[in-house]
Amino acid sequence: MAEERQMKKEDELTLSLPRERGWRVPDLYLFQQFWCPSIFIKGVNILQKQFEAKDSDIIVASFPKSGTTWLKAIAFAIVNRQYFSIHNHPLLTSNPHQLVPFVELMHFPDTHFPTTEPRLFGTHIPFPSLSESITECDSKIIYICRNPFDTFISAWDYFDKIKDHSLSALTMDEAFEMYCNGIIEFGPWWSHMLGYWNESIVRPNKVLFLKYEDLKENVNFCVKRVAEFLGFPFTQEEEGNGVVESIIKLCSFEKMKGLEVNKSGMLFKVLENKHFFRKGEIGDWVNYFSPSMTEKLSKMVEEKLSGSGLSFEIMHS
Ligand code: PAP
Repeated sequence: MAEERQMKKEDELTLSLPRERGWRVPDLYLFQQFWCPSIFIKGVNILQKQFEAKDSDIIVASFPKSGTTWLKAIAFAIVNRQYFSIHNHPLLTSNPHQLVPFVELMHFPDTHFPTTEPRLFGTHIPFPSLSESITECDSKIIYICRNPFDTFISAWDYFDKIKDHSLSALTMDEAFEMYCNGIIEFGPWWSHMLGYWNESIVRPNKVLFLKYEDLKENVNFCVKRVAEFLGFPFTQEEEGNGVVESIIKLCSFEKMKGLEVNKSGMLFKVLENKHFFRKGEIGDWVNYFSPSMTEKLSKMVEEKLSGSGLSFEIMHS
């Protein structure tokens, strides 16, 4: 009864929030200064009230479509490398989102809560809304960020593929307008990246800030950096034996996209795993952006990130 009353109160609170049309769901609500579907409001509330973080926890954080799936796979492969051979690896039969579940989805019946330590979780929640239990303990956060141009195209394509059947498709112009106004799940994108960026400067031992582009360009260096940061550095012997390379290969776009689980498997019985793997490239946005879109987003990136020290090398069309 008390639980029902609490749920009713939360529903009423949600309905009182500013609301906009979503990309894949009818409504996005402005909750704790970020836009999100009601299902995640529930998840964030549960997280903030109930989640008990452990010092050994590892959180893979990101804005959607920034390389989450890839970094989850890499982190899982790094910390579990002593338990699995590369030929009999969970990543060959499970999608990274199954192995590294989102903390905001713990209330979903099909979420598998990690039972062994270190526990690995993912999250798209902005830094200020993470539970204090996570931010105040010694758990580690690895954040992956991607240039806002490719992120937009990836999101537009993905949300269109998974949207509610009842929802009309967003044109690219409509989606772009919303994106520039910060209206996208877990947006605005600039405050999302700056939240983690600033924290990575203040607490470099707590938050490691990575860029998708750096991973693409020097994955070997980045994998070793992540392993060190998480407290699982590669030994010289491992490096000599090609352990780093085998993890890189296992987690590569080509390998993961080609696995049966990622071609025909489903997440939560509704999301097709194949949609997490599209092109996996840097700069695909040039095939979609008009000159005016390029100009507008370039200016926005400059303005929004100005003075932060965070920047992106953007290849212009
Ligand atoms: P999510 O937020 O829904 O979890 P996320 O994994 O962050 O998505 O981003 C998906 C992007 O990462 C896709 O980019 P694209 O649309 O530009 O192609 C996807 O292809 C790319 N991606 C997925 N796995 C890998 C990988 N192993 N290596 C490189 N890129 C990858």
